[in-house]
Amino acid sequence: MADYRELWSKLGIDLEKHDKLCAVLPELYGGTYLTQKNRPEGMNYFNFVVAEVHGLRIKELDEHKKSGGKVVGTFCVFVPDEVIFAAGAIGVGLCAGSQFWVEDGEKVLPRNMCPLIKAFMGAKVGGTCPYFQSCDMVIGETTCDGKKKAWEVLDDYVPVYVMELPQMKREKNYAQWIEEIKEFISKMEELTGNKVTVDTLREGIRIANLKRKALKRLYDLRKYKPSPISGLDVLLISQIAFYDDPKRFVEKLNELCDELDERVKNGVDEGKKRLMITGTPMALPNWKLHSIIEGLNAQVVVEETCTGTRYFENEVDEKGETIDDLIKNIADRYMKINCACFTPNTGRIDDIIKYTDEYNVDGVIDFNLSFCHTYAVEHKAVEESLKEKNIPVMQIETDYSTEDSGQIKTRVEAFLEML
Ligand code: BJ8
Repeated sequence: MADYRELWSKLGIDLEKHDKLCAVLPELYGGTYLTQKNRPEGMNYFNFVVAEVHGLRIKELDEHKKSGGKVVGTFCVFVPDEVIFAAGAIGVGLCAGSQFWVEDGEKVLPRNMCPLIKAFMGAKVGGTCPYFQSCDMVIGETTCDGKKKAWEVLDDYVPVYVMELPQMKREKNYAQWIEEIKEFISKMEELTGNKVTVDTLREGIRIANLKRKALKRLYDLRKYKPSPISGLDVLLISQIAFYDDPKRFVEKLNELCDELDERVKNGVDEGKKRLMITGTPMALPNWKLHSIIEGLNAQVVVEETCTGTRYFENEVDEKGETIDDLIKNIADRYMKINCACFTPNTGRIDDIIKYTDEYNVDGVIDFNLSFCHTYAVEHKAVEESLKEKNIPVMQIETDYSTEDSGQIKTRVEAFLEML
């Protein structure tokens, strides 16, 4: 990697601590990813992105800022990228998936809390994430209690704007969400100094839809038996989708899919069990569960998570004459996301059942980050509905540490034997 230390110190990075983080990643990545056999050539681009994760993209953000542009951080797939694009800003997903950040997070948050929240907080508090350091503003949202209250703490370190996400899907909640999107547009206009027009918003929608189309294409290819790509590789691509340049990402992903189109023609079924993962998101570099599963005789073929289908399913309608038409289209699409923060949330169960057929899965793992109550409570409904369909399901509750990896492996092994 080129030397980015000058840039990192300009961003206020704690260089010494950051060196420790940079020392962990290559080994973890090498052991998890580069040891996979017969990977598609097209994954080379994504290897490169990981190798440059704190380098080239950070430089691009810096150049954008030098020319007067703004960088905005997000933590939830409900925050509409379309608006960020339309205002000429760059959006980066800041959810964090490494145990490395948890310790610093625990300095300002309770310990018995979701690791995702502790990790993103720790990344900021410890000054070790150049994406966070590049942000002019971060956008929180009222989803789970943990995140909702974390914004109050985070606001001491970086300007935070919070979108109020309704937690029900009644007529009046749609109206409220439309108002929230309008206020978000005003906020982005104020931050960037750029007016959001019908044309820029339509272009923002178009770019976000292209990303969705490319991810959907990738996921559709996993429906083949055998899937032409590992679950680990797809997880990585989904994680990279949150911070890479959208146009370049779409181009590279479509190139990979062209290659996978050829692969499916010659696929040889090795009899691996096909698993779905449903539940809480897996932020970069949380590859723990996929790595355990795919180290056994199984393959992850779909993730019903926010680093999976919830991120790309349903496009925003690009038709509309006025800005209000387009805002309504955005609101409609986002309100179709079935997050456990909503009550009731029966749409998620319908999605899970639909995907078990579409992706031809043998079993489902309900993945729960520790202390995430909304998804933990929903496990009962997930389990009951899958049992009705005779689809085996197991729940795994875990955090980012590796202490329980051996135990999880044993449980997954037993689950696979039962399938
Ligand atoms: S739309 S899943 S990205 S809120 S932080 S809820 S794991 S306790 S991330 Fe989420 Fe938006 Fe919903 Fe998706 Fe649980 Fe942790 Fe909360 Fe979490």
